Order: sequence, then structure tokens, then C-alpha cells
Amino acid sequence: MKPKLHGYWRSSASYRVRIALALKGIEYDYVPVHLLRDGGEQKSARYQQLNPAQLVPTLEIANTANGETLCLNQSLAIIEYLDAIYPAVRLIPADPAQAAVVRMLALDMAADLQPVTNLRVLQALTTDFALPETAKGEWIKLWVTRTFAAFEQRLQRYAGHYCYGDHVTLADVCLVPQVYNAKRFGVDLTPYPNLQRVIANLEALPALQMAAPEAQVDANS
Ligand SMILES: N[C@@H](CCC(=O)N[C@@H](CS)C(=O)NCC(=O)O)C(=O)O
Repeated sequence: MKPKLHGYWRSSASYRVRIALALKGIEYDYVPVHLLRDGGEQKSARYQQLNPAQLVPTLEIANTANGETLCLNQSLAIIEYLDAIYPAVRLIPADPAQAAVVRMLALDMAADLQPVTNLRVLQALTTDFALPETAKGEWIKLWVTRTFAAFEQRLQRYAGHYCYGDHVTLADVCLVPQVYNAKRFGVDLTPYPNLQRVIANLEALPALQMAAPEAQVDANS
């Protein structure tokens, strides 16, 4: 059975998993979950069977230990599993210290930035906390610029061709979707030259192009 990815073209967490699958050359089926249509398909009873947290992505994939189907949420847990079962292209280095640095860079994006700019947080800001719709963009810019300023300093220390040295790692997998979002919301990236250089190198990779939001079947839906 091919793995089945339930995701949304513009979801950054789904984008991470698509990048990992593409880099590893894993074929999969893609099931779009529209995050806005009908109030959000992620909230449907059907999708909640896959993830009661009502968030994408979900990856259904064979458990290599017993052949049963695993139903995994949390993009980083999914990517760790893929790294363990398809180790030919490693996204997390085997060396413990290097792995810790790569996870640190990845979590700057996935744990500290993405959650405060997630759809449900933005929706709550307007519906529950009366923030005007127009302030959403400012909210996103605030957190993106703070996070990218610190990340630029990390890149000065750790980057080579990519975020960590000259191999694509989990750090790159997590950076790319956040930069895509930042561009969407008009964040000026000129204060971050290392980040721009790394992103240009990543965008040149065919696997990254395959995983891009605009290349998905549900793009612009
Ligand atoms: N930590 C989770 C985050 C998942 C997440 O926040 N997914 C977003 C899209 S990037 C979502 O489904 N949002 C729907 C909503 O907020 O209602 C992961 O890495 O998988």
C-alpha cells in the first residue's frame, strides 16, 4: 500500500511532509482536506477519526514492524518515522550533537513560529478577541520578523549551502513553508541575506518544486 497523505496545499505542516516524501522519492496518494470550505473539512466527523485535533496533515502508512496501517499526525513525528524507514536520504543526522542542532533549527519554525500563525489562532483573534481582520497581517509579520531575525543569526553560525551545512535537513524542511507564508503576507526578507541565500538553493531542487503548494492538485481551490 502506498502511503496516503491527507493535507492542504497551503498548510505549512502538510508542506513539510510533502517535502520529506519528495526528497526521499516516496510515492504516495494525496487526499486534499480543504481547511476553509464548509467551515473547514478538518472539523468533519470523518476527518476527526484520523485526527481528533482537527489539524492536517495525517499520514496513513504501513507499520514496517507488522504490516498494519499506522495513522500518524504531527508532521515532525511523521518525518522522523520516514527518516527511520527510508534512511537512504537522511534528514536528521546520525550524530547526536548534529541531530540536536538540526532539531533546534527545525523547532524554531515548527514549534515557535508556525503555531502562533496557524489558521485557528488567526480565526480566534478575530472571532473571540475582536481583533480587526486587517490586524491579522500585522500579527503574522510581528512573529515572522522576530523569529527570522534570530534565525538569521543561527544561519550565520550553522549554514552552508543549506540551513545546516551542505546537506538538506529537517531544518530546511521546516524553514521553506514558513518562508512561503512570509512571502504570502508581504514580509520583507532583505534583512535576512543568509535566509534568502539558503531558500534560493532549496528552491532550485526538483523535489522542493514538486512539493510546492502551487504544484498540488488542490492548489487555488
Ligand atoms: N504541530 C502540527 C501542526 C498542524 C497544524 O497546525 N496544521 C494546520 C495547517 S498548517 C491546520 O490544520 N490548521 C487548521 C485549523 O487551524 O483549523 C504538525 O506539525 O503537524
